[in-house]
Amino acid sequence: MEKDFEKIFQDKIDREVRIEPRDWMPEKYRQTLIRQISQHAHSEIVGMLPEGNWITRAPNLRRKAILLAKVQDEAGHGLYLYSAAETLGISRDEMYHQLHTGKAKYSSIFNYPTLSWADMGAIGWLVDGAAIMNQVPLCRTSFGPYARAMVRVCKEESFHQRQGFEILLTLSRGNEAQKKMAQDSIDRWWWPSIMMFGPKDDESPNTQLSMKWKIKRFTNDELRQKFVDVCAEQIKILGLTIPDPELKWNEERGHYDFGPINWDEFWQVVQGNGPCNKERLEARRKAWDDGAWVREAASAYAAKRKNDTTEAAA
Ligand code: FAQ
Repeated sequence: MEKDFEKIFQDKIDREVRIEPRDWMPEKYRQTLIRQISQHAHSEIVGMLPEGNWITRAPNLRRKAILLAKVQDEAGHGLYLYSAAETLGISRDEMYHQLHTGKAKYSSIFNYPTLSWADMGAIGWLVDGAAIMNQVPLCRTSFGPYARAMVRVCKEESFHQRQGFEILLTLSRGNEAQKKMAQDSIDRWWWPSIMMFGPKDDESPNTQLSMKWKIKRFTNDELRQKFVDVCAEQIKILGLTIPDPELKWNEERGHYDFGPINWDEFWQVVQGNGPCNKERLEARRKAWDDGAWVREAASAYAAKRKNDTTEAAA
């Protein structure tokens, strides 16, 4: 029986029919999606912290308004994604609990500090750029609510990427100190950004099944290569350099070659030992604790309303 269901399920996937929350799905498909979507949601929410750090220090009102809107967009993305994950039968409280206890991951990139204004440019160009490269294919992911949430997210990420590039372009056309600040920022964010795509394919335990089920449309290495190819061209417009002496166009492959990734650093950050892991989790736990009175008040109000309605009906 289970085998028949699995066959029908895989057949739908192969025919590009979306899977919806009430459709039968293998338990492992459900669990993989809960893991990926909730970790994606957590990344959006934790991802507000490094940029939030610069809202009060943006160099002018226009930059401040743009950054504020961008950070608010990330909150919105987190909320759509938590809603998409809830359709798979997990509660939002449970997802928060998993984040706060360190059971659920969030993107490694948000454990690096934002040291200068140019970092707002590098995050937009590189981090949002990497996010779009990964997320545009997710608009065609096999699970309906996730795919639909990604459409709007990608439109907004595309604006984020451009605003980041524009910050760097302005700095790159500025004085020596500004150019230096932009270069320093790219030097710090380049390698962590290419680590965002996850471990290389032969060390990625989830890729094989996620590709079979069309949760992922491209592997980690395929997306990383596309990203490197795009950035290697865009950097020329900035007149700055990517901190990789091995970055070189390979005519035969039709791609840029690039140097070795420090996987030890990646796993250290993923396991909680990056420069800001502790600080990020503490900020999220504090936000949860500080919001306790709001949750209590909302529950008390809901209970009172329910009581009032029952009494009125009696
Ligand atoms: N950081 O087998 P795989 C954004 C974990 S949103 C931490 O390859 P998978 C917007 C992985 O979870 C950025 N952990 O896993 C923004 C797994 O551990 P688990 C987030 C990582 O799922 C911009 C283990 O390693 N985007 O930036 C990372 O098939 C600016 C083995 O890995 C998404 O979440 C990592 N980088 O592929 C916000 C997109 N990479 O769970 C603010 C959706 C891997 O088994 C400002 N997610 N791990 O314990 C995906 O596409 C996939 O989940 C991957 C990983 C590609 C991230």
